[in-house]
Amino acid sequence: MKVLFLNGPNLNLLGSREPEIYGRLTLADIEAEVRARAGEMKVELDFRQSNQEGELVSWIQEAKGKFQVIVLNAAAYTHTSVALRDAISATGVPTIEIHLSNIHAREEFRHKSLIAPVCRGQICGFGVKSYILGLEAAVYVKEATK
Ligand code: CA2
Repeated sequence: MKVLFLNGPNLNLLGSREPEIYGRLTLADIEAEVRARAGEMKVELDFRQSNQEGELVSWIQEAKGKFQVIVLNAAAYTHTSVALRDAISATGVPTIEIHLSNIHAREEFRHKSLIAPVCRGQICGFGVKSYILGLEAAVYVKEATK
């Protein structure tokens, strides 16, 4: 089974600023934790980050036929991107929305996710564990859609 992890804008800055919200781990640290768990679960991973909305859209489109599930932290594009929502909907690859922070407990503008209605589910508020739970949800979704 192959899972595509996609990370949106500014997540490359993790570990350097706002540790009270996002923790002290870098994105590379998070990737290492996800890879360790994926190894135990015999899941193949691709783990990518982009600051470009169009690049994320292309990666979602290209996932069809290559990956069984996408786990997506769309970062700020969660709240703004009709393009990401349409890409998820168009490709039909089951997608799990994840966030490090609890977006519902933060500023009002973060409460709305434009991608949530086209995702299989949402995991938020557990820091790096949101990524591990996202991986576990990916395996669950693949098993459930056999
Ligand atoms: O909690 C999450 O995972 C978010 O997706 C993170 C996004 C935010 O816009 C979403 O509302 C929730 C922000 C990612 C930017 O991360 C930074 C890391 C260090 C310093 C500044 C930003």
